[in-house]
This record gives sequence, C-alpha cells and structure tokens, in this order.
Amino acid sequence: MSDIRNIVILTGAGISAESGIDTFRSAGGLWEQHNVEDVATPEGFARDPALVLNFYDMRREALCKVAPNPAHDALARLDAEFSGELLIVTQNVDDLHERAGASRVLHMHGELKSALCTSCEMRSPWNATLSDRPPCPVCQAPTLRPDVVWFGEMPYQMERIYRAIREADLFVSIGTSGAVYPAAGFVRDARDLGVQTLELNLERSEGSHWFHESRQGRAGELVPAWVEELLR
Ligand code: BJW
Repeated sequence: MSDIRNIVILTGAGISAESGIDTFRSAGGLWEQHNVEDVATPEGFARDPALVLNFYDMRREALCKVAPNPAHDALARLDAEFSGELLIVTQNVDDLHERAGASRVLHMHGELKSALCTSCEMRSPWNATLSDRPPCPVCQAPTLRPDVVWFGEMPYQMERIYRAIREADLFVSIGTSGAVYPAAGFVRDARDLGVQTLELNLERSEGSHWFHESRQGRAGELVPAWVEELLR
C-alpha cells in the first residue's frame, strides 16, 4: 500500500459502538427505542420540539461518560503519521475522533456539541442543555436547535467531500450500515472514479458488494490492524 497518497475515510455509528454509544439500526439501537420520524426530521421537531430537544440533551450528556476506543485511537495515529492527504468524514455527531487526537475530521451530519439558531442561522459551540430554551449567543433569540442533519436536510460540506473523493486513491468505510444517503453512495462515486475501496464493518453492510474488499469484525480490532498495515 506504499503508493497510497490520498485517503478518504467514512465513519459511522459502528466505530463508536465499542465506546458504549448506541448505533441506530442494530437490535436495541436508537431507532428501536425512538421513532425516527419523531426525533430526526424537521417535521418531528416542529411537532414536538421538547421531545427532540430532550432526546439530544440526553445524548449530549451521555457523551461525557464515554471515551474513544482503539479504532478512534488508530485513526488519530494515522492522522498524525500519514504524510499524504487524509480526510475523515464522519456521520457521527459525537466528538470521539477529536478526543482521540484526530484533526482532519469533517462532521457531515453535524455535532452534538454545537447548536444552530433557527433565527440567525449561526452555529455556536454548545455543551449545555437546549430543552430549557437558552438564548442564541449571537442574536439572543431563544430559538436554538441541535446542530445535526435530519432526514430531508442537506449534509454539511458536500462539495468538499466530493472533491476529496475525486482526489483520493483509497476510500475506506468503517462501521456504517450503508442505509443513509448521500454517504451510502460514496463507495459507488469512488469506484466510478477508479478509487480503491475498502470496508471495515462488523457484518457485511447493504453496500458491501460495491467494495473491492470487505473485512468483517469489530472496529476496535480491524482498524488498528489496517492502520498498522498501511503505515508499515
Ligand atoms: C460495527 C460495530 C463494531 C456495530 N465494529 N462495526 C430513497 C432512496 C435514497 C435516498 C432517500 C430516499 N428517501 C429519502 C432519501 C434521502 C435520505 C435517506 O438516505 N434516507 C434513507 C432512509 C433511504 N437522506 C437524507 O435525507 C439526507 N439528506 C439528503 O439526502 O439531502 C439531499 C442531498 C442530495 C444530494 C446530495 C446531497 C444531499 C440526510 C440524512 C441525515 C441522516 N441523519 C441521521 C441523524 C443525525 C443526527 C443524530 O445522530 O441523531 O444520521 S440518521 C442516522 O443514520 C445518523 C447516522 O449518521 C446515519 C447513518 O447511520 P450509521 O452510522 O450507518 O449507523 P447504523 O446504525 O445504521 O449502522 C452501524 C453499522 O455499524 C452497522 O452496519 C453495524 O453492523 C456496524 N457495527 N458495531 C464495527 N463494534
């Protein structure tokens, strides 16, 4: 793999599962405990803002009790030691990549520790609750919502992601079911451009057949082994 100079990595909920954060679609996952239409759509938020703000307040609070696992640590090591271009595109709203030490990270579905004002549209770093309707630090209106991307909304920084995929020679997908677009389509975009593709996931995902190679297992084992292989 010594000719690899430009890598795009897509991560999903599976990379944070061993840290104790629930995935979405697994048995007992978040979408089994909550109706996705109620908590992850703009319509659900309009219908019952208190329910949605509480859901995200609880998840933000739970973040304090978890820590990065060996898969996050391995990607942080790659970020530090890989001299080529690297972009970690995460669908996750947690901050475990950053807490492990990675800096080349893009949160395409937003972040739990950020609030978005529906009045002035400014994004502000946020560590506290939102269900008590605090004022926006910029315009003072009590109209903050979680700065996350719900179904029907445009993910963040799509232009930058597609540019990185166009320039990549390796695309790696880690811990994602491949059920949600546009992220689920990145593997096909990459393949169409002649980019090598690798999947690391607990089980074969919905899009496994699109990858040149698919390895099954726990992210905490597969990712450190792959990073070691790449940097060797
Ligand atoms: C392990 C492991 C371990 C476990 N080790 N692995 C019909 C067809 C096609 C598309 C659409 C359609 N109808 C509507 C759409 C579009 C829609 C969509 O995709 N819907 C699908 C349901 C079909 N998408 C959108 O609306 C998006 N916006 C959009 O498309 O805008 C228009 C556009 C057009 C053109 C270009 C660009 C844009 C927005 C999607 C927003 C998703 N939001 C959420 C919530 C975010 C906030 C929050 O956290 O609450 O994002 S939903 C949820 O799913 C979350 C995740 O980021 C996302 C993906 O989930 P992920 O990460 O894959 O988790 P799981 O649980 O599904 O999978 C975990 C995997 O890990 C599993 O495979 C496990 O096996 C594995 N695993 N333990 C390794 N230890």
